[in-house]
Amino acid sequence: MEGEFPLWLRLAHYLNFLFLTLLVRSGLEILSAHPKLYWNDDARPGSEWLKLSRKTMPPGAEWTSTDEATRFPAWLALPGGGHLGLGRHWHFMIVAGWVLTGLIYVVMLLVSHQWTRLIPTSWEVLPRAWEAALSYLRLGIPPDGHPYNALQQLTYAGVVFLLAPWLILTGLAMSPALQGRFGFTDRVFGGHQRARSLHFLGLVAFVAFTVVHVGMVVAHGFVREMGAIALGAAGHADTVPAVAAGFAVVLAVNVLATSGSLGRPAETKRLLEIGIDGARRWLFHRWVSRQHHNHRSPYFRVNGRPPHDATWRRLAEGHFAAWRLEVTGQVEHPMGLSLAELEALPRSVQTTRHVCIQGWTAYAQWGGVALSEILDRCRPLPTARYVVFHTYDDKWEYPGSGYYYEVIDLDMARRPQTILAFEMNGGPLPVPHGAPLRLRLEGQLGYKMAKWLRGIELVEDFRHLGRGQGGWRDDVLDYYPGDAGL
Ligand SMILES: Nc1nc2c(c(=O)[nH]1)N[C@H]1C(S)=C(S)[C@@H](COP(=O)(O)O)O[C@H]1N2
Ligand SMILES: [Mo]
Repeated sequence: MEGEFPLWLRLAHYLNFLFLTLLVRSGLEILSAHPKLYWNDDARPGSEWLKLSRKTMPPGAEWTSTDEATRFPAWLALPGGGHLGLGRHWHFMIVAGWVLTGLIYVVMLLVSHQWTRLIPTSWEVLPRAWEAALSYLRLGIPPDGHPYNALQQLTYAGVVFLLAPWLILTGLAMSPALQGRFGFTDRVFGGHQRARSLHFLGLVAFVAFTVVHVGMVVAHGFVREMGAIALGAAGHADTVPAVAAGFAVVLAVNVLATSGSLGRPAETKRLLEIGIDGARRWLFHRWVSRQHHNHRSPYFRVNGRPPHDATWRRLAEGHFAAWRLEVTGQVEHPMGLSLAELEALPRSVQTTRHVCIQGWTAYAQWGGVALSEILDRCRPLPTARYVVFHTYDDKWEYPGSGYYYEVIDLDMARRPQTILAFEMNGGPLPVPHGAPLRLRLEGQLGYKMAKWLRGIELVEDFRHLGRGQGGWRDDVLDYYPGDAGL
């Protein structure tokens, strides 16, 4: 191969490989939370085009979406074993590094003469790529180009300028915050599940490319080509030890990432949040949902089983006539609102797409009262910053984990599609979906939308609640590994 690869290019190439191993593995961990891919946003059970688990859900029997989750082994997924939360933390931290490396690489490519290696400047490239393909098919090696042959050039340009942006766009399209505000996921990709399927196919393409790419390097002459891309000189004498050391580092980083995550989940989570939590908030928190779909899913999954709490059961037996929504904390007027009183308030109705962090989606129409209506009546004190949602959900399947709760800030609380819903698809809210009252927080992931509400409390800080993470599912990540965090 002619021409030297400058140091920045060799570093970017190496980091890209390291990051891709971590992205693929953490991506698989995320997929394991709902190992099914669809082309439709009803995500109707049975309509998946790919299913990566052998589990079948008993027909008619009571099962929840958490039962559908699977676990991938730790050598394959990061960290492995069904840790969706940690998988996501890894994915988002590494994607930041990957995108940054990619941006630096593309800028350097354009300001140096190096871009001419990748970007074809004449249509001649097409017939020549065809010739190269034919000679590979005859198990031959086409003559070197400058430095790549036309097929290599087209493939590399495709990976850098099509496949990488493809993964970034389909990844962004899965953000419920962006979906709630902009319609591009539906307009460009045709929905959340299509974006999710296409994101996965992007991963498959990247893995396939890497396998073929490495195979080709071996076929073209391992020492010659690896010397060029690793050490900047084709056939460099230190190629084999240098490449071995490079692979050893990638392996070590992967092993450390997995063992660190599994051994010290709480510390790992906090480490991976540095910088990323703020960036995520800045990128996604600001968008106000304004969804108006006109579709209801024939089947809407359930996540979280109805409470065993004795008070809630008694209230349910009495058809919630004695139930009250307690409004407490830093407010001028604490209140206790019955269902009839809530129904007498101005009604909000919205038909939206629910996005569970596990990966499934479903549409429904929700009716209830905007949280802002309640806030206008209870009048938060100036010190109040957050709204806590207390529930009757004792989480009996996870003993000692405390009651389910969630926290949102006042800005989110006042958004028009933040409602307390007592109706689903025109009827009373069914028990599995949170009767008598649940939160609907459109534009956010499903786990924030607390079901079986007991009361709301206005607070200045939430660190004294539960384990201080601002929600039951965030709390349990620290000490209940696996599916509780789903
Ligand atoms: N009290 C309570 N609320 C909850 C949950 C739960 O387990 N308990 N699960 C959350 C999750 S993860 C999701 S995806 C949605 C699911 O709502 P659905 O059961 O109506 O589909 O409820 C959220 N609210
Ligand atoms: Mo969820």
